[in-house]
Amino acid sequence: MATTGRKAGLPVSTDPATIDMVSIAGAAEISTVFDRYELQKPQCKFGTDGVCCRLCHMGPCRITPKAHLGICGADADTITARNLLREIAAGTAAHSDHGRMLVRTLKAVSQGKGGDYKIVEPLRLHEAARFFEIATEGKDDLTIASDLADFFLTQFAWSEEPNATLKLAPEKRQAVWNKLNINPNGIDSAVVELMHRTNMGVDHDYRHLIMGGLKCSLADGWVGSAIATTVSDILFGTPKPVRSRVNLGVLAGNKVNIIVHGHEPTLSEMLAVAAGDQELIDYAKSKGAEGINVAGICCTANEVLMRHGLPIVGNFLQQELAILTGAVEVMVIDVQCVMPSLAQVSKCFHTQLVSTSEIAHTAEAEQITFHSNTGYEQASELIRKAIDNFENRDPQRVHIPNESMELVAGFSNETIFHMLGGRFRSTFRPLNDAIIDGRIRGVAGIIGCSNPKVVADQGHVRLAQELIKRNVLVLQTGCAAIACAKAGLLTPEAALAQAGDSLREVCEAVGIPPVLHMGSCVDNSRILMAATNLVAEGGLGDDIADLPVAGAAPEWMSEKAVAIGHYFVASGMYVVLGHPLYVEGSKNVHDLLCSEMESITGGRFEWEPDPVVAADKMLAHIERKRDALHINTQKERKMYDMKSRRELQ
Ligand code: NFS
Ligand code: SF4
Repeated sequence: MATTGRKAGLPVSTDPATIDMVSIAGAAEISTVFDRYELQKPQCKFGTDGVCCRLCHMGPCRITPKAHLGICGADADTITARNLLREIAAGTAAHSDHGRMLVRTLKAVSQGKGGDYKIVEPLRLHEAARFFEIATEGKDDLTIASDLADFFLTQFAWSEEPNATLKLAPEKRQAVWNKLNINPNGIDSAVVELMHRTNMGVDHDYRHLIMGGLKCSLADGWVGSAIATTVSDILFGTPKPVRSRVNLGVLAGNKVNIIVHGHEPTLSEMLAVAAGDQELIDYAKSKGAEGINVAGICCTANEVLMRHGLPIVGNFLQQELAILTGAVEVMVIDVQCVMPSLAQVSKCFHTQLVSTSEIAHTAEAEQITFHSNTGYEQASELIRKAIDNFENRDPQRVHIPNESMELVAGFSNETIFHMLGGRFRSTFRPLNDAIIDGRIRGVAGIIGCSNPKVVADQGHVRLAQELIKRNVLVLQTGCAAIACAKAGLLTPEAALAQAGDSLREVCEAVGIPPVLHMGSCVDNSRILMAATNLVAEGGLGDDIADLPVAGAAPEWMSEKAVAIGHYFVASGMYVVLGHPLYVEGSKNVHDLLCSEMESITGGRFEWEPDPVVAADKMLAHIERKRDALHINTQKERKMYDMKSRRELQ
């Protein structure tokens, strides 16, 4: 059974800025996620194996060599499967509630109650309306937006019909879901159904449970997340390639630093806009600062990077370290991946922690509930607050690591279409052709969080390097993308230098880098659509499961990542996780997810902590798919013959 945990003596991260700040924290005796991880060791084996059940109050129960059943009679299979399903439900809820918030903003805009928000990308609005068969003739954009928002809202509630956005997937994939009867009938009801099924005394068959989990995960990827991405593009613009910088060194020694941290892009959008307000800049100057610097952490960072080119301070494990620089005037937090410890760390500095979501309060943080109709005013207010706090910065305690790296991000499907197709035509054709003739072996998604259980960033960076070296095109989102950005892999020049010869040739010819940053974690829906586009372009089979593609989450930690992993597997993809799901206490559940699943959905999980071995496995999978598509045959036989002939001589 796989074990997890960073071995004693290994560094906390491969990122020098992180190592630097962790030692500063140590000297100042301020606890960080890395210290608290050590204090939790050894972590509970019942928990990691998934065999601890507290779903009713006869328990808690755990499966041990002496007790093979919980008090109610539930065995390890039932208990691990139920626990897993609750994680999928939570992950789906998080992404989808974020999506709902955006739809509500779109609706408000359509009613003229959206404050300074507007429809930035009418093209995307019309495209979505067309796809979902919403009548547009004779209607203005606001009316279409209103209808589209109403339509998206219907996707949350239960209905007789399966979720309409599932139609985004290739037809053959939809047929697989139909046959397996795992089409969700509404996001909210899919989450509720899992909570019901995992209640004490309801669904006990681990196979049936896991299939239920896949159903809910589809409501995440193909519905909630797909809606979140689409509406973000409509309201804030479809991402286009943009240059920026990443890592703690983007914090400015002489400017007012404001960090946006969390997930919902609404307020951070307005902060990005308001930071350019000359009046505010002048105000900052009047207080002795040279200007205003808005930068991001976690997935909100990815959102504002993709659309405004704002710099990224760091990924998940760097949130406390940012405050420890002593140079942050205000950190604005909303929902998801925000550590409660930020309140304690910010108390040690002048940093003001401001929480902005109605549903996510942090005790000891200032609470200002954000409303879209007053978004710009609230953003300006926050910037003013940060400027006023600038004079409280203690120069003696400022320590900004001298680390920052250039990056290029902003690769939406729309952008890739345009880049590949040139000026006259939008198409994925050159990419499909390069895959078919083997210059690109396949495509890999590397996504997900960072986790103190492993050397931070190492898994993401090593895996990406290995894959591009072997001529696999890499798509990224989330903290994984930030990790690779810090290591320089999102600068086209550096990545091209590390790419295999034929991948480099193709990338240079069509003008895309070998590692493409596609956005935040809800934007994993863009990776689903990239796979769908590969299928639609032709020549690589007619289902996602046919494609020479693979996914990986080397350092994941969140329940959201659990849901994401499942919707990729349910979509027919092979997914390598750097450490196991909490299911190892049940051989049956493990085998179902990691082997048998391939004959059910075409996808499956695998756990592999070593990034080089993970790359081997992903490539082996990609080559198997190429063989099945008969795109390897001719060329390689010829090459083999030449080689063997030479060997004979
Ligand atoms: Ni996604 Fe992980 Fe969080 Fe983003 Fe980062 S930790 S599941 S990558 S910020 S959501
Ligand atoms: Fe124990 Fe069963 Fe209750 Fe779980 S549901 S706590 S296994 S009695």
